Amino acid sequence: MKSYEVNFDGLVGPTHNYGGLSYGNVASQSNSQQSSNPKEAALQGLAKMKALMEMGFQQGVLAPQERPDVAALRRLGFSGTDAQVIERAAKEAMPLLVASCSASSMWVANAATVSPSADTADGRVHFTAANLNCKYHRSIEHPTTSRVLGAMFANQQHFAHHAALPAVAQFGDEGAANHTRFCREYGEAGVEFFVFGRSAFDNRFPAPQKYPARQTLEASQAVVRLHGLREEGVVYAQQNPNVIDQGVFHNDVIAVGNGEVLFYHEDAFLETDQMLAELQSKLAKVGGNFQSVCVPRSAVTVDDAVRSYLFNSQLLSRPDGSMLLIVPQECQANERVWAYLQSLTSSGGLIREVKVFDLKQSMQNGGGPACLRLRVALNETELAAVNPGVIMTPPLYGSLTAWVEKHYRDRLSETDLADPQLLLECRTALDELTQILKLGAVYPFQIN
Ligand code: SUG
Repeated sequence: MKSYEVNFDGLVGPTHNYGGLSYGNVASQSNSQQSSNPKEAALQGLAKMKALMEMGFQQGVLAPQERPDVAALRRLGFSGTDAQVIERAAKEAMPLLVASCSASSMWVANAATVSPSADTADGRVHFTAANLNCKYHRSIEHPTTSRVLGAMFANQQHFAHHAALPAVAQFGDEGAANHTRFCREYGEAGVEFFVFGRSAFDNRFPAPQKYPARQTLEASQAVVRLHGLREEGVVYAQQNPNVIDQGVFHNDVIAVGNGEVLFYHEDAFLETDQMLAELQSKLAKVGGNFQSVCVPRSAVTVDDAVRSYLFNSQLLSRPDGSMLLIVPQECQANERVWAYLQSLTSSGGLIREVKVFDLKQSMQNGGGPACLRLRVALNETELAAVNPGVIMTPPLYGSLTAWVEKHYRDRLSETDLADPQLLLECRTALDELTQILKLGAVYPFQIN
């Protein structure tokens, strides 16, 4: 049976703004308070989806969330009508209003961890929504994420959904941003690679000194148990704490994998040789030939990687077995990174082509091409069981761009977040979106 890697991209929500909310994420901190352009952000994301669809890749779309999250503000003690809740939060606790307005759900690599059916004990595709416990503005995403994923992958014969892990730092889980799967074919058993930043209960693992390590070993282990993965099909590795302290807040900022290939920076991991050997031997047991491409620090520094987002690229398989890298235009702007990419694609290796995309609006908050997509490996039967409303087609692209043009603002600054009209605009837009994507009622304003 045929199998595919389907990329579900997060549609940027109408409140996209620069709140400076993510300590440890250099772009988020340095662009704090700048005014944003939500319309441009959404159109940039849609252009990437369209381009991948036109290149022949399976492409889907994941809906944004209701923001401002008035229910979250109510839980923090703000009361009255919805407009009063927003007004009071703006007056008394602006940082809480900003957090409740974040469009951060666009970075759907953090929405969930997904294990394909070929790897799981019950032969279903398993999803665990990420608790995103490290940042308040992201910790409020998972209930709606679970509803949206449930509406996209509703068929219980093929899809199993797990609620987010307990909402405490010990189980900090950032979803697929720290998870990579290696395999020969997407439909065959593979090796799932879990990268953690620290251990909550075992102090033998070093932790970063400056910035938080968001993913814990214990969270990854819980996901492995929930998904029913075989020990032989799992490899754990620790992210180098020094790179976390340089702004590598997720593994997908310093490494990306696809098929049998891991593309990574020399400084990405601890115990790299042992980790590579384990990946090699476990993939060999399922018939695969593991290959790694290490980018030396002499060619690209960690700082270059953080600024250009070289590794936050999408590594995609082409029909002839070679690979294509989708990178943000910041890679082209960095001389060393661009020179490295030229030499990589002309070296006769597996990665033969680089395509550049303008994702500046998302990049300024630390979200590159890979952050914007959630990969779901599906066989033909499973793909047919996905809600067809969320699969990208030329007509859907047309409807979504028209929808963005109609509802989105082209400028948003902090003071605009206090405008109660913004909430109404968002709800009107999202209500229409659930009809376009045939999701049913998934938002708090639709179900309460
Ligand atoms: O969690 N930025 C996101 C970026 C997530 C990128 N995802 C992956 N690497 N997979 C984060 O730090 C910034 C929001 C703001 O500051 O307004 C933010 O949430």
